[in-house]
Amino acid sequence: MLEFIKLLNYRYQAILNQRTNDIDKITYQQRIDQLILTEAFMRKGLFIKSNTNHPLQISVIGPTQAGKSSIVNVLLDSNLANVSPLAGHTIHPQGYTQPDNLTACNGLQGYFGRFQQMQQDQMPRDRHDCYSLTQINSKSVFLPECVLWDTPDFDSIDSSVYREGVIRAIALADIVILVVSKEKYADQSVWDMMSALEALHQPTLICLNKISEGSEDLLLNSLKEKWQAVRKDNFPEVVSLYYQKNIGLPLWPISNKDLLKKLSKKVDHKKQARYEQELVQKHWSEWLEPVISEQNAAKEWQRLVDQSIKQALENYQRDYLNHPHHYETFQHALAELLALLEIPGLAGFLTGTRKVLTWPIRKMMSLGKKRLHIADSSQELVLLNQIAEHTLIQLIDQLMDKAEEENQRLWWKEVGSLLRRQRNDVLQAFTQAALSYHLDFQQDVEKTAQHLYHKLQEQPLILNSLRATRVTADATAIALTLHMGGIGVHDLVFAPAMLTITTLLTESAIGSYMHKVENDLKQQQLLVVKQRLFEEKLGKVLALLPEQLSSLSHFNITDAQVKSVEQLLTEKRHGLRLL
Ligand SMILES: Nc1nc2c(ncn2[C@@H]2O[C@H](COP(=O)(O)OP(=O)(O)OP(=O)(O)O)[C@@H](O)[C@H]2O)c(=O)[nH]1
Ligand SMILES: [Mg+2]
Repeated sequence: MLEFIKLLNYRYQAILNQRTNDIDKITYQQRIDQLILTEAFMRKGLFIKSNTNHPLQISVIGPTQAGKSSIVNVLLDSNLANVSPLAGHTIHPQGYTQPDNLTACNGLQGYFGRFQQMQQDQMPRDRHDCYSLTQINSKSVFLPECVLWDTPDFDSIDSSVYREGVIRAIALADIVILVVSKEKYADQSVWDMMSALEALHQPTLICLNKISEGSEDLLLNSLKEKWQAVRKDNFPEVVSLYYQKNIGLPLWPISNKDLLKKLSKKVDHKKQARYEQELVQKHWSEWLEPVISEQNAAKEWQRLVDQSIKQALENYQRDYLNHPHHYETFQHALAELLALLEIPGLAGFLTGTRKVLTWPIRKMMSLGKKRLHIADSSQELVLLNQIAEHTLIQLIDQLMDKAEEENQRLWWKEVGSLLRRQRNDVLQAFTQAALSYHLDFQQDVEKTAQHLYHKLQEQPLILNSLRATRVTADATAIALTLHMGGIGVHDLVFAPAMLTITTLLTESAIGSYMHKVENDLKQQQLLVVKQRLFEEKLGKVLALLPEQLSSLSHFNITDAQVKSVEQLLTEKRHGLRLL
């Protein structure tokens, strides 16, 4: 699951950089924040699991200038956190801990991942991928034993550049201290953040800072309303802090001295896995919305491809296999038959031909070299190539239409340009495959001729009449010329001699056998053309086209990937570990 969240996050970030539409940008940025938060929260789960002595983590969070760093100093009774009247002063997560916790904090580097741990005063302001952990020696009267984190703001103009650090410091927290001032408590950014954190179930404390005498009750009521508008859990304790001009710090009321210690009792790491699951479930369908929409486009594309392959096959049947004039394969089998017959009356002719040839016909046939010329002039090949070309043209048109529609325009547009760019390659590969199919299929043609030959041997009558007919010589000559490349099969089909032979055989006692053999040959041919050419060289290649789309502009996450992760969400309920 963690890996999947990371993948989604990368893809969202890459796509966001390519988007120009402002609405998309805002939505995508929100989802990226949610994904960063979820990834960090899961990393926290690993941190807790790997550390039996997990030190409590308290994060002080809030909008800029609310007084977060000041309150960190108050709680630590120090001046370690830098305070400034300039907005966006703290820009790195800065942790403070007692020496006892330092070993247990080793796992923090694993939690922060690519963020580098540095000395607080050495973190450069132009780097936003670092954090500090500073050792403090005194024990605070207000804090349980813990690591206290001062965090950057999440609302200033510049905060987008260090937002990941903020989110990581917030997800790490076992307890959250939200600092708001009377100027800032009503800001949308504050309540968006509190809403986003609900699924993390962190015990929370609100510090109402920079207040003046008499305004407290009013602010408290309003705070409560704001809380209840975005969260279902109980409104937390609020500590109101008044400013001490003489020391320049807010004052933590002594009556609230033990508040954080009490709150620490509510921390329950056993539920971490369940909370992780809840967090993922909360956003799952929203995160996957563009992924699924892209998958649907891919499914639609598959449908279009299937449909056009089906159409192509129908065209092949109509215009070749079942076409009375174009279909020539069986005629070719008959020509083979004549060669096999080696009718005695033709002996002289055949011998003469053999003399002319540099090798005997039989040997030449066994080498299979004679076939090449047949393919060149094949009506079938011309047609197959035309069908393939027509299929691609139609698909390109359909892709253009889809790119005009509402959904996934960019996806359709890019698949369209991929196809246009690769069209010639696809066609060339198809032509090659068609040629080699055609040559290979001559074996089936020969087999058919063999079957007929054996059948004829059982029928001396027909054999005799075949031998008796004068056209045989003519036809055999044609068959031989055909082998040598002197005539195309197409011409052969219409050669009068061939027609006579065909008629003679069809009208003879083996007529129905001829039909059966012809039919079997056609069926076999249809199957081979379907699988070897239309499916293998067109359907598959076209269906895989979207896989070439760039992961910089597309999610490219498959249905199977989503399903396998989704299983984790539904199967392992009740806080079982997700990872
Ligand atoms: N009047 C008044 N000023 C305060 C109070 N608390 C802090 N300040 C001042 O407000 C300014 C901001 O305080 P910080 O503690 O730096 O605020 P922050 O939330 O850490 O701000 P960033 O790090 O910039 O996000 C400083 O000038 C503080 O001296 C307060 O209770 N009352
Ligand atoms: Mg600060």
